[in-house]
Amino acid sequence: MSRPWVLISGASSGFGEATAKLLASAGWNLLLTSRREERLQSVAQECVTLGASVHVEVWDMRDREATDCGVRTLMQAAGISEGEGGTPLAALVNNAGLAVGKGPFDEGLDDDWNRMLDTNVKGLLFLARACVPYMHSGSRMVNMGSIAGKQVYAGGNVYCASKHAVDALSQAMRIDLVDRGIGVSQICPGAAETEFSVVRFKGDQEAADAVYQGFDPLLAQDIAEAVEFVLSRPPHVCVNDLVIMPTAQASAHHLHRNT
Ligand code: NDP
Ligand code: 8X3
Repeated sequence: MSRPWVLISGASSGFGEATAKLLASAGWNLLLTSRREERLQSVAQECVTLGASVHVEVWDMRDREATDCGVRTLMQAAGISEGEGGTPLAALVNNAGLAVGKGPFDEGLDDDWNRMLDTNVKGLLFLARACVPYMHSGSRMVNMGSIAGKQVYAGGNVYCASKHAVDALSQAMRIDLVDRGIGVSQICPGAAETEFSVVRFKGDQEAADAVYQGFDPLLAQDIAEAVEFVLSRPPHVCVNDLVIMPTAQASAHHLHRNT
């Protein structure tokens, strides 16, 4: 049987990179995207050595036309066409996203807000809409939510709002796609050590490191394994919503650090 195709956004680092590598080992072919080409190519090369066919396209998820064009190019490269019959896009992992800044909303910056809302909400929507025509009954979509989409914490305002939107959209997409047999899952991680906090604190490595001090955070591999679990359920099973936290983190507000 030929390998199924999965499209992963945000595959240049963190959860997306780990997911690409794990799915390559698990028998998937990959369509990978993000903005940093060199990083993406290096992930792609490693996935090829793991046995996958891989196509890569670089674009900014905030740009609707670039997203439509990038998806079309990837589908052509993989031999996936619209409509039933032929090879489907078996899965979309809608993972790309970011937090920018952390502080009271009335000190927030327009640019930070735009980056979060345009990437995490509209970018996720643009990519999902562009991919659905290539998905068949039995295809699956996995949206990367967050504990920030379930609870709100101090300084998280707009990032939390964007992930609450992902929570709502995941439920809405599940309803909209149910009669087409496309399952929609959301994975909601707690604190995971990736490049997430370096991006949030705009390159301040010390501030980023402090987030994960005194406890064992989740690793990208933990979330990749969750994605693989969701994608490998039998056809009649859809994991709707998966909240995954470090053992030391009981909620967005309760983190036990060893002092
Ligand atoms: P990383 O910063 O390591 O990865 C983020 C990925 O998103 C990168 O590959 C980045 O690629 C891509 N990306 C960001 N902005 C854009 C854009 N405008 N266009 C295209 N790609 C973009 O962080 P994580 O792996 O941790 O984050 C992945 C997802 O998980 C995000 O949605 C995040 O909100 C969510 N999450 C993270 C948690 C954590 O604690 N780490 C916990 C819960 C959820 P590039 O820069 O090359 O474009
Ligand atoms: C990332 C996890 O707790 O920093 O979504 O919001 S948190």
